[in-house]
Amino acid sequence: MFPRLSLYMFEGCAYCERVRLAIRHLDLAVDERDIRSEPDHAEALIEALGNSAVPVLRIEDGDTARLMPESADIVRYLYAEFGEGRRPPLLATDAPQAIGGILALLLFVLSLVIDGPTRLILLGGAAFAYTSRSNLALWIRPRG
Ligand SMILES: N[C@@H](CCC(=O)N[C@@H](CS)C(=O)NCC(=O)O)C(=O)O
Repeated sequence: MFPRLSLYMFEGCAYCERVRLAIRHLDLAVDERDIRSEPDHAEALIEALGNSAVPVLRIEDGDTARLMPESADIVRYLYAEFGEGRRPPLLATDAPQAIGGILALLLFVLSLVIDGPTRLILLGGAAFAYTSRSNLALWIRPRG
């Protein structure tokens, strides 16, 4: 039987957007439970898991329901169960975050060896790459 899936999330949450991207890619029917517009959903998470960090996938299968936190685990689960051999788009994985981290480190190291105003540009680039590395899925998502 196909489990009933619900996603605890909020608009503007970068990690939630990775999961939503996977859900769209796999064309799955998933109820969204916005914890910001419906505080009851946040309270349900706090009661069950001790915090209201999202995304959390609720998987209801017959009489049992379980909660799965962590975007990477959720994406892995969705493709393992419903992927039919498909692979998640890069933006739905940790890859952009890892690439952003490496880029930030490279720019920082370069800023140590290059003098003059270029150093400031490199440092700014490193700070930008580092602080924005988890947001790509949010920025690039299709609108509407
Ligand atoms: N490692 C987690 C990170 C989730 C996360 O940081 N979510 C943010 C929103 S994008 C959040 O809920 N922060 C509030 C909190 O941690 O209580 C994942 O990949 O799902």
